[in-house]
Amino acid sequence: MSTTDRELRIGMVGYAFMGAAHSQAWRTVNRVYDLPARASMALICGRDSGQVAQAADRLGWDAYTTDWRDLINRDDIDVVDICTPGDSHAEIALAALAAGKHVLCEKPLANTVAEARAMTAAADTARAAGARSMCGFNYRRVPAVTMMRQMVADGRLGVIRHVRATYLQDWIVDPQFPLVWRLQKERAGSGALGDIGAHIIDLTQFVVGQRITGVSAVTETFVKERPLPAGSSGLAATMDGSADGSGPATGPVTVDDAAIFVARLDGGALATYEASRFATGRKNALRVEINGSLGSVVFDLERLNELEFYDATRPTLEQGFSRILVTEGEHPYMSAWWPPGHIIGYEHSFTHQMRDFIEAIAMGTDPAPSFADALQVQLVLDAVTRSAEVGSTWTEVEPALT
Ligand code: SOE
Repeated sequence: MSTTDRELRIGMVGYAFMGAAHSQAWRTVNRVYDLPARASMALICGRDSGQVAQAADRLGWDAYTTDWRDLINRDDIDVVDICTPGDSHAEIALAALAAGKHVLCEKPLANTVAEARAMTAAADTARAAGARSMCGFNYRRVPAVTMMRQMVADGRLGVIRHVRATYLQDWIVDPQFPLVWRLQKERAGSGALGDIGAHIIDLTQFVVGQRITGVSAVTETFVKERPLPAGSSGLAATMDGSADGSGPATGPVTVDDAAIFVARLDGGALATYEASRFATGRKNALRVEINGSLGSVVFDLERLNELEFYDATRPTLEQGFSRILVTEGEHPYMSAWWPPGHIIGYEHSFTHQMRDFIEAIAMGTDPAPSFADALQVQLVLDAVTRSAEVGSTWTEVEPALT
């Protein structure tokens, strides 16, 4: 346990899936890492007083409120953690930054480029007064992903030629799955593209240190009408099966179910990206392969303690993809956990995220990904959407039979 007496009082808005994941991390981070400040779980906010009271008890928060403005206006809150649907990220973050709070905002940063630009400008202004801000692209903080970045930076892969990223889920394959907020453009901004495509855009730019400069995209909405939700929203409708979609009415799905695009990166690499919620059997399957002139490296979220590494500099007779077990104390983030070979999980990436955020706040440094980094992701999302809408770069294959 840290011996510091500096306290960071956290106020979190939202208590669904990401609220639970962030709460786990706030509860854990100071018990695992010795940090220059100690996070206290002061206040959780949600619209429904009964549900947020239960969440406060279950997730370990000292108090609760149903008004996020109350949370932001309190002098005894230092950090605002935004775990709400994308349509409220900008409003809450702008108010929190104006109040001088440090802000952690879930991904994607916003629902539009305009919102993301405003948030980035406000973060820059708040930074001058000492407030730090970060966007919650948690997969950067899987130790194996940070190690990939180090391998690329150390030149182990040589010149990067290809980036190949997929993020595949299947939780809405059933056409009777209800029209939850993630399927409504005005709430979520986009569908698979912004929800899971944003992760592989950020992760690959982080790993290879290059930025996407252009795309050619297709998107599709396979199921265009869905039953209105009877109760649960978000992924809760899948987790507890309570959303029976029995409501009499249906509504239009206004977001993409899948987005696929090719891209060029500013360091010369060619890339392919696929984000889909209709990859039947794939539950949360994120896979990234980087090919370089001296080797390749592969990350698979379902095997998140490992990397596959192909070292083209090895003797020909010894060539092959080897498995690196990323559990040594010298590996990123791992010194605080268990002896080598004792693996960690999905939730640890959030604890690592809070560790880095607390350290940045306490040391007065800039956490990454910044809002400016997240704006870059938002600009790519926007380019993919525009490309898919105009289809101008799409060249039809001539039919075999004329
Ligand atoms: C739903 O697709 C979701 O919860 C995303 O919103 C998260 O960012 C991802 O990590 C897991 O799946």
